[in-house]
Amino acid sequence: MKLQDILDLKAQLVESDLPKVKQALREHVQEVKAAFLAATRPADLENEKAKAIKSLSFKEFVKRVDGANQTLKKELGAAINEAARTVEEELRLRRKALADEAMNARLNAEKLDVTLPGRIQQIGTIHPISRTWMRIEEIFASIGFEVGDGPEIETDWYSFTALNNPENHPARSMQDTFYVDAKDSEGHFLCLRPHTSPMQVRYARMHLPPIKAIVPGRTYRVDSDATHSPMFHQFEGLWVDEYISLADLKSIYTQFLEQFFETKKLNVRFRPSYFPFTEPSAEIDVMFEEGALAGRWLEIAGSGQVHPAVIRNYGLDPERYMGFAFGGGIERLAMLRYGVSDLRLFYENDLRFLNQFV
Ligand code: 2NL
Repeated sequence: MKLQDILDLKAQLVESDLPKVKQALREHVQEVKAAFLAATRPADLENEKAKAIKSLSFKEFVKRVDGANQTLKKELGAAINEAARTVEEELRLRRKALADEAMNARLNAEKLDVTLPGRIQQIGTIHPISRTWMRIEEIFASIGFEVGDGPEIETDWYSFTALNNPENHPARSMQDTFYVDAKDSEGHFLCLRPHTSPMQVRYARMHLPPIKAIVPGRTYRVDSDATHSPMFHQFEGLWVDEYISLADLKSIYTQFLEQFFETKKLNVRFRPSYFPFTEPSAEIDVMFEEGALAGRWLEIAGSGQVHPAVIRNYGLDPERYMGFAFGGGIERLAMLRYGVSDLRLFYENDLRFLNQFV
């Protein structure tokens, strides 16, 4: 009689049934063992194990015994335990056999040729954008600028309002700026910072003048073509004190460009422009006197005297303090320095490109 047939009997088990139950248990264990051997994948084996455990449930047997018959319960318990131990041992053996088989299959598949030359360890290089970023920090540090930092997910207050952008300025629109579907604790909209300026506002609100800092970092805008990437890098600089002039701005930026491009053979031009956060504002152009780029004015950064409304948002009195600021793209400088014509090359991770910057 099968184990399940015994369990399915309506009548209660009595002592004289014990030999029949033990015989059924032995046969059942043999069937479980056969099922273990038939399982050829670990997952199948574990399935069979789960079935086996269920089939040897003491509870199912006890349901068929008169509650008062302690002796029979004990005997049944012992028989089931022994069957379970045998099943466990068979499981252990089958698991090991399957693991050994898998290992042997792998060893056979990976025939080792000890005469093959070794693989050369690929050592990474610093990405050209990171190099440019580091270079910018070093040069500005050498002329007395601190480096500021800030979050990439910003509020619209730090991104636009603090920078004197009117409430309806197009830069705020979802066509230009990536918004996050959440607000901060004060109810300000959150967005990916569209420029590095928020870091300058944060820096200025946390430091007393004289303030001299640059803020390099990743920035995000809804834009994608040969000259625009949705993620790009900028750096801005800010100098706030009681009296500074555009002559300071011009001399600092010229020194920076001379050091960055490792040549004094360049001209710097300030061309009047407009930004909401500076007044007056100027575009900074550079023209090299030699090399492949010589003879053409190249637009390289924006700049200007910080607008009094922005000085007020630093928490400073615009009657007492003034400042100048400049901002430009790190990709733009890297492209000019290394002669890269397509911005997208920086983000494709093609080793044929990246290995040229070792
Ligand atoms: C551009 C223009 C500029 C600034 C950035 C700035 C930041 C603060 C206050 C005032 Cl907190 N100005 N930054 C000023 C002028 C131009 O960048 O075309 N960048 C790529």
